[in-house]
Amino acid sequence: MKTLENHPVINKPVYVTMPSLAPLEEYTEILKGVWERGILTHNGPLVQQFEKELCSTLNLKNIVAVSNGTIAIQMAIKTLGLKGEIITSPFTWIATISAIMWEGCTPVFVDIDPGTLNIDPQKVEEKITNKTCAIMPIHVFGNPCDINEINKIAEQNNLKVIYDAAHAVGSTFDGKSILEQGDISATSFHATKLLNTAEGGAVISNNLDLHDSLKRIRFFGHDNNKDIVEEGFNGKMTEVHAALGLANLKYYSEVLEDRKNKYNYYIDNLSEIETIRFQEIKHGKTNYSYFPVIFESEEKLLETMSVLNQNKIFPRRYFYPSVNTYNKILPSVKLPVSEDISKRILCLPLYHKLLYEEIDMIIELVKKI
Ligand code: T4K
Repeated sequence: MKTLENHPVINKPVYVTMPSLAPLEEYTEILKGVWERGILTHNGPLVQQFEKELCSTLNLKNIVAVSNGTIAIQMAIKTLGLKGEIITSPFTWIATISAIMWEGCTPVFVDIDPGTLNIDPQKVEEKITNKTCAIMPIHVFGNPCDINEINKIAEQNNLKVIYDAAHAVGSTFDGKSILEQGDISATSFHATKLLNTAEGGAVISNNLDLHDSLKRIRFFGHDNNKDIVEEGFNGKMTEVHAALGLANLKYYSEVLEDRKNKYNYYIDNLSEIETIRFQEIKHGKTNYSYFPVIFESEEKLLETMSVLNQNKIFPRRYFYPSVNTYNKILPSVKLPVSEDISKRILCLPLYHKLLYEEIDMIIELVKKI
């Protein structure tokens, strides 16, 4: 078995991802202004500049930067005044469900499409009750959901739509940023995301009233006259985080292009393996934020992971287990497709600094097994 020792290229652990970071000196240059102004937070000049530059880079009308992607989902639920059941997918990160429950709503799971790994619109309507107030699909791994079908169901049943777009900065639908979709979309700038502010997120709505409400809710419900006009809390992004976002945003297109090339390189070199398959991208353009591989069995996945780990390569089982199986916090329901996929899916390392030699090693080991 070929191991790290006799592989000249790999001399450090390779994780599933690493933050894409601008040169430190470019970040500290921006921080100098923060120190000069002494403004560290409260919707400061850098947060406003970051929002402006995000809108021009992603071609968005509005965006509200916040402290993280989970808070972003909570703010979307709060702003829409949702009470009751929210239909969502069990194939996600626990944050989607935590946010729903923290806002006093009840997550109702609908199984996924085994190809796209996103919520299966055909299965949504059977789960709609008189308590259902909204649908919260997730663009899993940046792969656009079946937006047309979801919008149709929402309109026919008078439901709100909040997209959990934590993975989807850079993904597009109909040639436009997918963050424009739904009544509100929530995204994340966590360290593990394509564009990061270390911790951070944003909420996006083309509805100006919702946009203004999101800005007020972010800051304790203050209006411009400092009067408290609605229930808010503290969802603010700081100047220090916005500074990192501004520094990293300069490399956004380069990072997106590089990830696309590495994603396709994996596909080109792993496609000959008949026992693995990839996520189907059907309803728009993905942003290559993760590289998931689906094995024929959990046994094959575990064997592959063990050999990769022996070579200090650490892929991640996103999303394992299927969230509906967290029965310490959720009632037990069976979602066979999501539970099956979650046992057989592995996200291989994919990030800007990943070397092609490291990808070759990963491919070689996966092929060997
Ligand atoms: N909705 C969805 C669908 C999401 O996936 C997420 C977050 C959210 C909502 C909520 O967004 P946030 O509130 O987080 O903004 C990570 C992230 O913590 C989480 O943000 C993310 N999803 C989830 C999919 O992954 P872990 O536990 O896997 O992270 P960790 O620490 O194991 O990191 C993974 C790899 O990244 C490590 O092997 C090394 C590397 N890493 C990580 C960090 C934190 C670095 O190189 N540097 C770092 O600073 O959760």
